[in-house]
Formats: sequence, structure tokens, C-alpha cells
Amino acid sequence: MRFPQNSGHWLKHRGVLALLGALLLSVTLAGPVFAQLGHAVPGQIGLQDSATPIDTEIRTFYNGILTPIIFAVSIFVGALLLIVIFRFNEKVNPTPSMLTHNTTLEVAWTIVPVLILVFIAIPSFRLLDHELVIPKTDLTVKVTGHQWYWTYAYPSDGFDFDSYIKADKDLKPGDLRQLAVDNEAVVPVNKTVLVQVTATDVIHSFTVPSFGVRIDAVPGRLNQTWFRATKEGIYYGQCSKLCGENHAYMPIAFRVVSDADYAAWLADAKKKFSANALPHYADAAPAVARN
Ligand SMILES: [Cu+2]
Repeated sequence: MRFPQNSGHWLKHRGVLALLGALLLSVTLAGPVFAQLGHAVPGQIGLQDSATPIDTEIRTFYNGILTPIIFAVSIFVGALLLIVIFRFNEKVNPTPSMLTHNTTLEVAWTIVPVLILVFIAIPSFRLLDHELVIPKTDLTVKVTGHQWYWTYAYPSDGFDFDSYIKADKDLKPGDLRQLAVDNEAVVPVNKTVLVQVTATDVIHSFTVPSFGVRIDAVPGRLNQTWFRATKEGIYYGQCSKLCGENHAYMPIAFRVVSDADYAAWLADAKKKFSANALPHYADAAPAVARN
């Protein structure tokens, strides 16, 4: 009588193990792709590579502190669950304990999570502080979100331009589908860029993962953030606040170039976008007092 019962029990275990094995194998075979700079790749595991000091801090916080804690908590809770399933099921443990309270245990499982959260909060707030305190900036770019495109203005150079997603039929070799845009914003490498963000219609969100930048674009409000890109390249982002029908089709593209290339682009852009020169950018006249 015992033998068939036991074998059934073990078959079930083997089923669970086989399932776990298959899962592990499929994940391995799927070939996880590690992150790249500037854009996401299919099958990516982890965050995009960082291009700014703030993003490096974010990654250190995420990979060095948050992820290990998440792993430890998941393994601990998973182990407790397995113990309950296998040691305290009805078959193995026919007469259950009638225990309902354990003060020590209740105090422990309240205080331990609080301590874990405090431990996480300290580096998290330090990071937030680094992001919120804007250092001396070299350049200002004003970013305005619209349904469904972005406008980039260079106030000190007196022009702005719109940046739309490239349609599939306009893609050139090397262009990333649904990320490439007609007019990229360009900034010099190793310069601190002040980013002023607003919107004209609904709330959008300006997000560039490799820069570690994400800030809401709110109509009637000017939000500020900053970044200093330390590697040349092209960095993509996307609107990160659901803003209507074409929310998924208003990518953000920043090209980070050398000082010389930036100067060349600036000269070109001034000519190309001269029609967009706005009166309030064009002259450096003292601001008119408003009341
Ligand atoms: Cu959006």
C-alpha cells in the first residue's frame, strides 16, 4: 500500500523539478542579451548602459543594493512557501497546530521589513539629492512635449525645432525603427546640460534611460533637470506618461558629439531653423517686467 502512494508523491516532485528545469533551459536558450548604450535591445536583461554620472549611480544603487535585497527576500519567502507546501500539507501533517498568535514573531516581521526599507531609503534619498541639485550648467535645452512630438529649443542660440518620429518608409540603414527621428537634439560631450521641460497640451514625460533622466512635461509648468553625457553617441528615450493615441510614437533622440562637431551642428542648425527663430529668443534684450 505504501509503495504506490510514495511513488505518486515522487512523481509529483519530479514534475515540479522538470518544469523548473525546462524553464531554466528555455531562459538560457533564449540567449539573454546584455544592455547596450543608448537604446534597448530585444531580449535585454538589466538596465541600458549608462552615459552620465547620475545614471552610473542609479545603476550601482539598482544592481548593488536593490537587486540583491529583492533576490534575498524572494528566496526567503519562496523557501517559507515550499516548507509550508511540503512539510505542513494535510497528508504529512494531519493534526495541525492550533497556534494563532506569536508576539515575538509579529514584532519581528514588522520591524525587519521596516529596517530593510530604511536601509534602502538612505542611498535612495542621497541619489535623489544628487539628481535634484543642479550643478553649474554649460548649456540650456528647453524641451516641450506635444501630442505627439517634441520641440527642442536652444534659448541662448535663438532657435528651436520640432522632432518627429521617422515613418517606417523613411528609415535609412542603421536607423532604429520607432526610435529614429527627423531632427535629433544635439549636445556636446562632457558638458552639463540644463533641461527645462514643459508641455503645451497634456502631461508628457521626458525620459532618456542612458542619461538616468525622467521628468514630467506638465502644461503651464517648467520642470528642470540636468545631465552630463560622458560618451559620444546617440541616446534614445520615449515619452513615459500615457498622453493619448500616439503616445508610443514620440521618441526622444539626443546625439552627443565632440565640441567641434557641436559647433558645426550649431552653425548649420541656426541656418536651417532660422525660420523658427522666436522673437523672445532672438535678442538678448533685458526681460520686460511683468506684473
Ligand atoms: Cu506620452
